Amino acid sequence: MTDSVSVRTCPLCEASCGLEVTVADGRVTKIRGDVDDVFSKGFICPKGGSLAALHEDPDRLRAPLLKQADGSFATVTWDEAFAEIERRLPPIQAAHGRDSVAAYLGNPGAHNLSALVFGRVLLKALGTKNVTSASTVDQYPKQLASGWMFGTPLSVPIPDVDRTDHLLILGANPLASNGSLMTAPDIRGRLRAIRERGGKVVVVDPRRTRTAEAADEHVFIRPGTDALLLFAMVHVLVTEELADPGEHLDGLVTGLETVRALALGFPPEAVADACGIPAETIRRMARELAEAPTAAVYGRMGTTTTAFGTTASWLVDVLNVLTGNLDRPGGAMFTTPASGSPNTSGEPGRGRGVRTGRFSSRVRGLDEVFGELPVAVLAEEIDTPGEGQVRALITLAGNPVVSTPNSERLAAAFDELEFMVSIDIYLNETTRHADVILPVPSPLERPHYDLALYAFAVRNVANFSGTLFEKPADMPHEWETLLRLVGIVTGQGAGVDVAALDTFVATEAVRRESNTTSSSIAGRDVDEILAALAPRVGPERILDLLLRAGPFGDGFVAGADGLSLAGLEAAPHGVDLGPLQPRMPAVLRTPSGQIELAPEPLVRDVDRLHEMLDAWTAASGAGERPMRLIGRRDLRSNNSWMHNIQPLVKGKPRCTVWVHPDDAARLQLVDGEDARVSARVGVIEIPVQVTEDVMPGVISIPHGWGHDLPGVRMQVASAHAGVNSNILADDQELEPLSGTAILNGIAVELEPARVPVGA
Ligand SMILES: Nc1nc2c(c(=O)[nH]1)N[C@H]1C(S)=C(S)[C@@H](COP(=O)(O)OP(=O)(O)OC[C@H]3O[C@@H](n4cnc5c(=O)[nH]c(N)nc54)[C@H](O)[C@@H]3O)O[C@H]1N2
Ligand SMILES: Nc1nc2c(c(=O)[nH]1)N[C@H]1C(S)=C(S)[C@@H](COP(=O)(O)OP(=O)(O)OC[C@H]3O[C@@H](n4cnc5c(=O)[nH]c(N)nc54)[C@H](O)[C@@H]3O)O[C@H]1N2
Ligand code: SF4
Ligand SMILES: [Mo]
Repeated sequence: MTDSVSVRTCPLCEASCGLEVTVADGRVTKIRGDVDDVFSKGFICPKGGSLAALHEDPDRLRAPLLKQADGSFATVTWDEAFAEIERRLPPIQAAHGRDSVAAYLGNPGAHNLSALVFGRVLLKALGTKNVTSASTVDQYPKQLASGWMFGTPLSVPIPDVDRTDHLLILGANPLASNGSLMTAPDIRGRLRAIRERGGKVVVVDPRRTRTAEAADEHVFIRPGTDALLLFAMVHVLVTEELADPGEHLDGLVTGLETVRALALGFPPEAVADACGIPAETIRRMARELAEAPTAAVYGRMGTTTTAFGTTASWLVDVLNVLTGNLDRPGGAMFTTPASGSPNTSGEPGRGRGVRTGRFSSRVRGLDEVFGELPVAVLAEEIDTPGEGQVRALITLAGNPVVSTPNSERLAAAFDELEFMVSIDIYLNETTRHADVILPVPSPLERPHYDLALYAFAVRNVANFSGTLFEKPADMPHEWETLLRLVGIVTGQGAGVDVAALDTFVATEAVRRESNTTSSSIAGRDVDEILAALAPRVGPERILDLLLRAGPFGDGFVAGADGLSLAGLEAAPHGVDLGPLQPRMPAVLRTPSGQIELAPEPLVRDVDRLHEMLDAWTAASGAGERPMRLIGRRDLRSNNSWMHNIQPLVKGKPRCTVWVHPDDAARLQLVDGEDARVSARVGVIEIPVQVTEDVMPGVISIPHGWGHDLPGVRMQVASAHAGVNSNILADDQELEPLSGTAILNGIAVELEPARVPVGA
């Protein structure tokens, strides 16, 4: 039998690399980078190469599991699984109201057409306010700041890395993460190119990361103090007459005076000690940024998941604006996604902006953001009795027991649930709590288009992958499973006509599009558009709609050239739609029709930053500042869920705590021996790795480990269990504006594990 070679996009992270997959006798024999991919040009990382192992993983679930009375799981048919859900879930809703069922949506859902399009349909059908997701352990601060400044959560400026002369990276390690809110395969090559064309890359990080090593300059910073550094840089710009948004933004910026006044309170000399960065370095960084022909500031997890995540995210773009770099080539620009920009209320250039707090959580009264509650409220909403208590949970592609704060409380809370359903591919730390686990086809058994992350790409690109292998005959597509759940929670039952429901969803989507005056199909006949989409169904039908109605689409005009799904199917290496284009002012959806440089909620919160600065300054003596815990991504991990792939976990154990030699000596910690790390909410023991790659006063532990919990059915992962760092993350202390958990900069204490507890 001859080999067949096909190409597809890797769905595992934001880089969206093209893969060339060789199949012989129905099995993948080789995966390598697709050199003809218009975007990734052959780049691949070890995870992409392991898709076949994931597909073949014997622990990956192929049939639904139903929990038995003794707590074990039995394999059941799909009809039995849905029947059980229908028997148990609606009565809870009927007795206790819609809010009694919570939902949690995890990260792989953001790279999954089915979950993206139909997850939303399920949430709507559930009608619960208790919707949570990985967004509040991740990027919400960036989206909130962007929403306030530019008008929508999706109007996030992306560093134009391929044309910039100067890139300032804060709290991101794209050489390990492959980039985030910056879809950019082969970031190493792109950073190298900046340097080769005479530009400069600066990395601000409490840790000497791979990215820091590949940069021109690495500046250590104390965790959680980026907002101070950024404010001080703004201070330099405004006091040294370096602030100039540029002619291209004339009349489009409001709030500059307010920002100027606020920044006066943060001279570099005042923040230097707190940040651990000399004032002169801060001044130089600001000047270099302003003086570079083009420059972009980019911040990620190390800026967002901190006590001042929204503030830091805001100030990143304040710097982009003040240095004249917003919305111009080589600066920070807005992607033009081929699928259009959803969530854009209002007309181009002006809109309703974003508002938070339309409802709030029951126990702590925390505000909704973009229709979600902070995931850190999930445990208390379950374990606090009373009217409105959460009694059931649906998880979709999420592992909150490992990935979200105060893991031990959350796991205990899950045990109290009356009913839980997980749509997932593994029996893992979270899904072991479920009553029913519904698996989904593997990434090789479904089509792929990175609908969400192409919206944050450093070039405008589109690439669609079809199905490589047929899914098991009786297994529904993930979207079909979601629609059956919709049937159940809306009283139509598990036997709901999925095809009819799907057509209903598509009809609504077409109607919305034709009712949007700025759409290229505004006013068009809904039935005509639906007919043009036939015979496609499910997420591919919606994708075709979005592509054709989108900014590069054929507009459903016969004979017009322009994108369509059929066009993408004929272009397996993808379609390059060119470099990022200036999008001002049309991209704005703020009420003022301008860039809101000084959003009111952020301005009001500056007092809190002053308080933090005062507290840091007061506690300047050695030993008076707590040790701070930060995270550490590794190229071969993917949050919590790819540790069951042998080639990705082999080698030296990676789940260690990094400690600076000075701290190790002071605390009598020995390399290779265990340390006990304690925080307000929990304690873990973990092997010490002494290294100068982390700054004094800071320790680093990777997240996503701790696979030795009872009931987990992931043989490889359990043999390489590691420890769950989120046992230390606090569910009560959140970034107040976005409700995002503080995962970087957690106050901890450290001692040798050989010291008896409490000694
Ligand atoms: N301390 C600390 N904690 C962190 C972070 C950190 O940096 N430090 N990072 C945070 C970030 S950025 C994120 S995004 C979150 C991630 O948080 P989560 O999304 O909750 O966690 P993941 O580990 O990504 O778990 C993904 C789950 O989806 C399942 N899965 C995989 N593919 C599919 C699929 O195709 N369909 C379905 N239905 N299920 C699938 C996996 O088996 C797994 O159970 O973790 C956060 N937690
Ligand atoms: N290999 C791999 N790739 C991934 C993932 C993965 O788990 N593994 N996860 C994916 C997901 S879901 C996401 S969201 C992205 C995340 O992508 P990134 O944000 O690029 O990933 P991190 O490695 O968390 O980078 C955060 C950096 O911030 C630093 N840091 C910590 N605290 C501070 C601070 O206070 N200030 C500053 N300036 N820096 C700080 C950390 O040392 C770290 O280097 O990665 C994605 N890609
Ligand atoms: S970098 Fe991301 S998209 Fe590319 S191969 Fe690795 S996991 Fe897949
Ligand atoms: Mo993430």
